[in-house]
Amino acid sequence: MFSKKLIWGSLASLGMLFGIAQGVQSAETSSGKANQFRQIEQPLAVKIGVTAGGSALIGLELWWFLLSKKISQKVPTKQGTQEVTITVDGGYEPARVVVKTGQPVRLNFLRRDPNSCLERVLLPDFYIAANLTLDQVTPVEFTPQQPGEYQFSCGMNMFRGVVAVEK
Ligand SMILES: [Cu+2]
Repeated sequence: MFSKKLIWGSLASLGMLFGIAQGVQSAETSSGKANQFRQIEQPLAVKIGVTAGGSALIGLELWWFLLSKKISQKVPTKQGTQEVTITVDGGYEPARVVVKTGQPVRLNFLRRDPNSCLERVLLPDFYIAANLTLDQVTPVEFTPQQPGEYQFSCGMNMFRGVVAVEK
């Protein structure tokens, strides 16, 4: 009983939808021959556009959630210090940290990579050169006074990261 009612109900609403769609279409086609050409092409173009736009959005979202978090990280302030852990493993992760001007920054370098290439980290703009012990956190502290992009790198400048200082 119930399911029969449901089926009839949905069929009726489907029919109504169809009717509305056809009504719209016939109203459009009656408005001239020049329009008829567009009517065939436009829906396809719109469909392609919507599909392409949708996939692009999905891709962007995926990229944002999966990758951008690793690439760039906005550093939160805790008790007046902007503190973030940077994992050193075949490079720096995150390789870009975003901080604010005039507030102390503490970068906690956690070295996971035994490669001697990464045993030192340099922040020339802040006159810092630190030795990183393997499997240990080495804090590096400074207070950026001016907005800008400040590079940090390994001792040989092969691996690089950026401290982006915002106003
Ligand atoms: Cu190196």
